[in-house]
Amino acid sequence: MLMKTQCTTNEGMLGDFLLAANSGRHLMMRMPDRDAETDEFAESVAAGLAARPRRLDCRFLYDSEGGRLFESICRQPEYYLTRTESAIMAARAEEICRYTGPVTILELGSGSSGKTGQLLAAHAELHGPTHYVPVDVCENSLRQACRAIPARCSEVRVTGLHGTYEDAFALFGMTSPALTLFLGSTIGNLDEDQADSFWRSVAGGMATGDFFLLGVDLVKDEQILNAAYNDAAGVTAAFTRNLFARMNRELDAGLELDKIEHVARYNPRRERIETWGRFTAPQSLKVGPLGQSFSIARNEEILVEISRKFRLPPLLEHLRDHGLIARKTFTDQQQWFGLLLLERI
Ligand code: AVI
Repeated sequence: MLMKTQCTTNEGMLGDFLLAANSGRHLMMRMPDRDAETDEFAESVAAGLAARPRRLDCRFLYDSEGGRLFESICRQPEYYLTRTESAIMAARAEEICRYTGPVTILELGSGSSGKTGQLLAAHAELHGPTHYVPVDVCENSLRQACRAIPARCSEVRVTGLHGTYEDAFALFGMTSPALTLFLGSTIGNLDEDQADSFWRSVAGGMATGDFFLLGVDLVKDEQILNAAYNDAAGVTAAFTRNLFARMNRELDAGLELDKIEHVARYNPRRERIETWGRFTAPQSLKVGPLGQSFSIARNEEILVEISRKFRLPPLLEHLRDHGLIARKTFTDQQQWFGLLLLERI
């Protein structure tokens, strides 16, 4: 069944959504406005290309092809993040759910919700019927999650929200008591200023006593980091190149994709992987909807994504400054990845 609905929260209107309901599963989809989405993409690309160094917003990596490629990255042997975090989650899910008590479980940037199954099962086992609200900009991944999770665990009711983090912040007030998940070290894709405003919105939306589970990739040997973002099968390279392919598809950019290389390298001073698209030949990049065009020189690099790596003591201090106290800090044996259970005080 498909019906148009408006989603209202304590903080006001979330907007028009399509509510697709099917045997206890719901998918709240932003009313698709393809023209507005293309305009937003075009504006963002033009602004990023005018900046120095030139950069693109990594949010646009996740169209349906990008979502599919990212799922494949997570299965690459060099990309240790997903399996390490999943193992920590599997070992600690019950302990986490005992600590939080019964809560609505929200997930920001849920993708296909692969790592969340253990936690949902533990919550349902301990506390009974469980409400899970995954939020993602990638519609395909969200649909997959809405189908797969109740099929695996009948005690879990799913309401998927097709939208951005900002859409999800508006839900915080109406879901308390809640546990919000932000896994996979996605926080590392935000620079310091963006992360600061993210934490302000999160802490501002959470009620006292609400919980937040944060997955963070930790600083480690450079070789391991560089390998994780340069997998031998070339899936990460395809993921980077897909952003330029998306520009051809949606902005009529006119790029020769085989003249754009994926370059990912660790910047030890800033403790982050920087992923660039390097132009091996000069090219003109058009932003069709705006009637603009940019000349990119040979060997010029455009920043596509940053993936920050963290040290626990300064991170915990930063979170405390935002009113989020770590109640439990879990890592793996090699201390490659951290899973932090935070409480809003
Ligand atoms: C989603 N995010 C945390 C991934 C990361 O590790 O920064 C995205 C990614 N980019 C290349 N590989 C994975």
